[in-house]
Amino acid sequence: MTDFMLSGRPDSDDPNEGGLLGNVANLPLSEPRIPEPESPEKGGPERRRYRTIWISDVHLGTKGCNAEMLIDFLDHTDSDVMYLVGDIIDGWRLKKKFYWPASHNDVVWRIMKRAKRGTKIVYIPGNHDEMFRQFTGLNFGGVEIRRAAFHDTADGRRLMVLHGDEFDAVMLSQRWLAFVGDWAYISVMKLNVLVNAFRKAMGKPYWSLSKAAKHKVKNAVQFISKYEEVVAKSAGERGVDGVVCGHIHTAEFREFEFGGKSVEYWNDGDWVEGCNALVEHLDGSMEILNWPEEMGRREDRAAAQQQPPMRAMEAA
Ligand SMILES: [Mn+2]
Repeated sequence: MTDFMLSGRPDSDDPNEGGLLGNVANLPLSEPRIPEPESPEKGGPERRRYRTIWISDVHLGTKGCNAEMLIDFLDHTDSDVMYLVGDIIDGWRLKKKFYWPASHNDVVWRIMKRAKRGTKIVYIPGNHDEMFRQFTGLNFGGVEIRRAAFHDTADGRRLMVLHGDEFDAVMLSQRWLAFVGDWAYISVMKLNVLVNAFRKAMGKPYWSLSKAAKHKVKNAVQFISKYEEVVAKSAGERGVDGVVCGHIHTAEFREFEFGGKSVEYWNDGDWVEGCNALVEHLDGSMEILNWPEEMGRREDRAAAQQQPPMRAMEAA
């Protein structure tokens, strides 16, 4: 990175200071529509502390994006490093039809705010936001743009991080597997939005219809399984201990073995249907979070705390 990119003073409130990229870094952030809760120090909710967070396939700019749920995730977690593993903004769809509700802005606001608070943010554009790939190597307001990255875990494993569309060409030979499921899949995704609007109106928790359906479509399952193997194999050939990717909207952990060496495959899922994130704990162990489930557990705990204890009820 060259020096001029760092010339802006990130702590300055003057947006005119520090040249062009300084301006970007110093852009004053107007308040989000959905207010960010106070920090824990000021009495706000505790944030779960992780070493690393990976999210991908948010598809901001489309109706399918679960921005509110992602905002809830961002407001309840924190990490030293955060990887945005591609398809964060859906440039393909935005080009066809401009769709940008305030909640999508709020997601971007929170990510920029995190960078300002000191989280190292690495943005690896995917195929739907490939227009950002031309900025590889640049840094916008603390968000580094990379084509891919290597991540070293606290317990010394080296992971390759990439979006995953790099393997589409290899997967072309398997295309017939996906094609059969494709039409059904898109229909199911559209239905998913309707079903969940209805469930919300009925006061029922979020439920991923397409996730449920996907696991029943044999062809889709075969395609996903093959994809996981292809990606893990490529990581193995590069001599790393594992790979983190997104792209196929299916959160998963699998362990492969190639030539006697084991390779971890991690997919951080998406924020269209599954609403998953991948996290690394402080000790280096990793976990796929299902945020709708985490939210459900939090609500149950809150409800349990509101119930008066049995003894008090009996005494009354
Ligand atoms: Mn993708």
